[in-house]
Amino acid sequence: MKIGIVCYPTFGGSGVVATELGKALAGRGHQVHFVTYNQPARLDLFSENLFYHEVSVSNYPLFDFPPYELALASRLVDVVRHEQLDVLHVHYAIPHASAAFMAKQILMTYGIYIPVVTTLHGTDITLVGKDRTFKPVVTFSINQSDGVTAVSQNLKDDTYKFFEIQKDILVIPNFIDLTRFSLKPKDHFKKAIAPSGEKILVHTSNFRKVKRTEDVIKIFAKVIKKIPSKLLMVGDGPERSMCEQLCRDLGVTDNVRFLGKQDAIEEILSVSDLFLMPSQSESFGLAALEAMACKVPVISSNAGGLPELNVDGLTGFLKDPGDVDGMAEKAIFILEDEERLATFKENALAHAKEFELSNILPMYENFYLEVIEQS
Ligand code: GMT
Repeated sequence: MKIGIVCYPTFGGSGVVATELGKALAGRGHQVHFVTYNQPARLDLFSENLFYHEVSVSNYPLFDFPPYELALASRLVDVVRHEQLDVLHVHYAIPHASAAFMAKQILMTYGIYIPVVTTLHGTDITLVGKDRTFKPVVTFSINQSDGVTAVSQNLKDDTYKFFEIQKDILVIPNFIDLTRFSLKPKDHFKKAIAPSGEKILVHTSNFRKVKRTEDVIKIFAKVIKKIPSKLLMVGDGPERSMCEQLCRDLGVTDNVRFLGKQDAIEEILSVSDLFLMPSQSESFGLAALEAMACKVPVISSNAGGLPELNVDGLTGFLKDPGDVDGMAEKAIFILEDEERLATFKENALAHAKEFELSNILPMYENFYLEVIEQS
């Protein structure tokens, strides 16, 4: 197939899923065309089947807000026509699904019907999408998609709850490439971070409010009172400086390292003992799956799709968002006993294997075929 992929080209979960999916599809012999405003962060390999078409927006002085959606729709028309794509797969509804709808309408004037698959990722529904500012457009563009997928059952349920959707939504969970995300021998790095054999806790995110990064610091401040440990904070975003200040206030600065944005996440996860994800809302929790694939158990909130990934008492524990005491107590429970920690690590990997790329990829391929056939 010739597949067009539209996504945010950043380290954000939806962009990562879209890019990894495109790379895997190219590996299976499909021709994949990314249409984005920047080279996707994870589009780091050369393949004869991978193409990148940049969307550039002219910044005329008249525009207070450069019309990205229009530039994207125009670029999509161009790419679909000249590359003769079979299907467009847009990740994150806003504004990709509506731009694809507009491109589809324009393409009809050329006698071309391009089926559109929209994948819902989370905040496009739970935070941004249900905002009054976007809701009519999000509802319309989901209903106008030829196929709709969601990354968890919970996100599917929320979509029906918050919007008037007539379309069927297929749940295709996020996936993990175990050839990349697996335990790597990084003992020298572990010694450098934790020279006295301290346990290593880790959090990776975009440091947005929804991630409750302050809870990560508060949980750690409780854990370190019982277990000699270090905390690695990976990523960057609006809440980072608040977290740095909180570390000072709680007197844990010497044991917390802010590593900023990192490419080789699997190496950091390989030296880690416990992953913290106390999010207020989380449709899937790809970062937690990456941790589990590297044998790192997870202490998370029970928000959104997290219970579909993190199995309470098996791969980690789940508590209500904001339950810092509960999460700290369970973190200590896992870390205080070497044998117990080893069991949780094994369980984390075993469960991550269920989300292996090779299990999930055919679901997308079959869905594309179904949508193309019906159009
Ligand atoms: O988590 C974020 O803030 C980024 C966001 C995105 O769209 O890039 O992530 C969402 O999509 C990911 C991939 O499907 C999911 O793993 C995340 O759980 C989801 N984030 C939220 O629901 C908050």
